[in-house]
Amino acid sequence: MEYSYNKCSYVKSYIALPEPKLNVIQQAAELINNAKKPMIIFGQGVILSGAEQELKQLIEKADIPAANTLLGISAIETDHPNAVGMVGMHGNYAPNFLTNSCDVLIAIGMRFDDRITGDLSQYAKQAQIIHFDIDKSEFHKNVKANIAVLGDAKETLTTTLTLIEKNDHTAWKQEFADLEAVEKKEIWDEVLSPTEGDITMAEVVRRVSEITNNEAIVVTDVGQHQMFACRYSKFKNTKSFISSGGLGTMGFGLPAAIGAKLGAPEKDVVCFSGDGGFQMTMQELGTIMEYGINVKAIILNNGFLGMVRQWQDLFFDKRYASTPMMSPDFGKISSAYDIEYKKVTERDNLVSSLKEMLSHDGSFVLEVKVKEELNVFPMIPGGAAVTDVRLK
Ligand SMILES: Cc1ncc(C[n+]2csc(CCOP(=O)(O)OP(=O)(O)O)c2C)c(N)n1
Ligand SMILES: [Mg+2]
Repeated sequence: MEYSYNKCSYVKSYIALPEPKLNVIQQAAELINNAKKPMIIFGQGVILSGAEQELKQLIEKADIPAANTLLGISAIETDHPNAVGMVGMHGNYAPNFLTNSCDVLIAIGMRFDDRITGDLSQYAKQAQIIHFDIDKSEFHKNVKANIAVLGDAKETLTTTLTLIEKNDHTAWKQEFADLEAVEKKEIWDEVLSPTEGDITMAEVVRRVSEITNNEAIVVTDVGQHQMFACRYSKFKNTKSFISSGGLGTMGFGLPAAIGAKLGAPEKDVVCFSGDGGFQMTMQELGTIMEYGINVKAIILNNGFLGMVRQWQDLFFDKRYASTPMMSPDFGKISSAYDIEYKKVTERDNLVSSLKEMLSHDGSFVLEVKVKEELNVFPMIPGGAAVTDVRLK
């Protein structure tokens, strides 16, 4: 197999092409074959190595419930029967909670960052842990692995697959379905299908998925809208979700969307930004103007630095210091760059405006006035255990 990064002239901090060890893969496969309650968490490593099909075959053959990290989104389709959603601070109830019930946790191309694990001393203590990664320094860094499978995920998963037996975990998967039903009842209905009141971020995100047939590339900035976009976008194809994980850099969205459109000109590229983050790099509308790049930029305007306001609400008695914010007239800003603009304030106009934006031949800024004080749930409070996930 040839790897383009072999040709890099700079020196990598890790060995880019570690040789997988067959005996370690055999141990991993044996553990997976004997597991009663196995669970997979896959991250961006799967996408970077092009191992999506191998991951899917593993999930299907061994019938394992599989959760994604933020950057693992879209590696397998959202509607896959074994897909159980996202883990992490604002991930889904079932995979977060059941991380502490599985007997074998199989982490693939992910690094157990603190947004995923919460309190490490209470994270998956009951489970045997298998960690697939290409970077040796990720092993045992945050979570001690029982079996560390070093190598490129496509290569290691291909070998693992030859050793995996067909299995059936219907009863275990039902535990996920039961908790998913709780989450849907407690959270989804209110944010996804409200019939009155202000438009919510979640419904904008979901309408975009519906109109684009789950085939758009979704790019996000950082904040509440980012979490709503992760939670409620649906995907059919890999490499369809781009977001700033790790550093979580506001202002990332618009320039990243430009890059996405240049990389995949045949796709619809829809960028969700907050009113705060959009202002950090809105000068990139100049790049869009100059090169005529067809990016659809949606500003979900809640009049706040919403994610910070959420923490002030939940943990600081609603002391909204420095989070309520005014925005410039985004219509004037857009017209200064000769970019089409529209503002939506009423639910009745939402779908038609999204369709108008998506069918427009060229870039478009759509500002949607959304509910101001709406929090993203579930939430694992910082430093809490995955089982302390809050539904409200
Ligand atoms: C450059 C930068 N500054 C500050 C933060 C901390 N931060 C994270 S989310 C957020 C608020 C984002 O507000 P907005 O863009 O309006 O999005 P919303 O949360 O309202 O959807 C802030 C200040 C950050 N992630 N990046
Ligand atoms: Mg905001």
